[in-house]
Amino acid sequence: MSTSPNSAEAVRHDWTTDEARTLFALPLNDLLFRAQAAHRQFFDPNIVQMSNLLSVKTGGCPEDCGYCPQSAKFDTGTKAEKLMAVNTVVAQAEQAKAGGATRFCMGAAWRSPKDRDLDKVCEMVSQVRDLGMETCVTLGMLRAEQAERLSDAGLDYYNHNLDTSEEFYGEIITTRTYDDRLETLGHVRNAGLKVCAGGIVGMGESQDDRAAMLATMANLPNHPESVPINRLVAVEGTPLAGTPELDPLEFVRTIGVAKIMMPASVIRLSAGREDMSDELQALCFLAGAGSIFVGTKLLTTPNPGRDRDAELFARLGLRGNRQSSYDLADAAQ
Ligand code: SAM
Ligand code: DTB
Ligand code: SF4
Repeated sequence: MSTSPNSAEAVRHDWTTDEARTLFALPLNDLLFRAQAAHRQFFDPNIVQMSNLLSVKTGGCPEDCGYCPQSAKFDTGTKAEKLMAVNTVVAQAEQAKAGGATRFCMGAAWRSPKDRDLDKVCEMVSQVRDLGMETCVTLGMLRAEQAERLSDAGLDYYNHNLDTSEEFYGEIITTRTYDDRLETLGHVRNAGLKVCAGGIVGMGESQDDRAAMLATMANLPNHPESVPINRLVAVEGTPLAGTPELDPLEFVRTIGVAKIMMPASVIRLSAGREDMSDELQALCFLAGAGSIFVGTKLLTTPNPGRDRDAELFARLGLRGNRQSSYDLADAAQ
């Protein structure tokens, strides 16, 4: 493998975990240089895509994901709610659009959706799409025909994370397997949906686990179009509360390695921004992050508001991409 920053990065699907480890071990300057060059092969480095999250069904989840405040198995103070009404969701999407978001991501705390609930989510998708926004949903495991139904409703992206390496996975989640996750991602891809699949960093996993997770992602038949890299938000009451904080530069490295291995994908600097300095976020953008979540809330935890992000963008000379792919398609007609 070349470690030279001068050669263009290819879109490859034959990464070994060892190669990913070698990237993690590069001097930080070399890693950042290479990741930024890879980013520039495919993207404008000063434009950041903005997605807005909404939890359309909060809490009471039967799964036991050790990081998650929405699991019914942990006492985190998150109240279980019913699936939101379609008009409430659409009103929030309108606000998100006014705030500069081009994609609206709807999350539900389910193991997998019931068909009756999916009817309502399909209605949310088509109405949000009618606003000219891209749509993304994350609803847990899907069967093939459920992915087809979402695709027929006009959904753009489905988010389903690998979260960590196959080896470390069992330490964090016992109620579904790594293969279940890969199977859902296969159904999503086969249905013609764009894939949003990433992970969480800082759960006590090793650097080898981070390398193995990225190798699994980069060796999928197609790279996910969108790769969220979340920094663990350690929530009181979850088993991962109290996990020692990971070196912030290791988080930056994870973004950089993801960018080098999947250069044409949009790497999203996802959960965890609330507690990050402007300087740390600047390094994440330098490492090739091309997207963030905007709005004061992620699903249940806080996220920097519009003013703080506006200030950050001004300091760094960044711009939001104010047009979704739908606006661009309209403009081309
Ligand atoms: N229930 C669905 C599922 O798990 O597939 C969808 C919602 S779930 C909250 C979506 C993703 O959010 C998880 O896969 C995880 O990567 C991320 N996430 C959840 N809690 C988090 C936390 N405390 N810190 C960082 N990321 C988190
Ligand atoms: C993803 O990878 N991160 C987002 C989105 N996909 C659904 C969720 C982050 C959740 C952080 C914890 C919370 O707010 O509940
Ligand atoms: Fe449930 Fe998703 Fe949270 Fe896991 S991450 S407990 S599946 S809401």
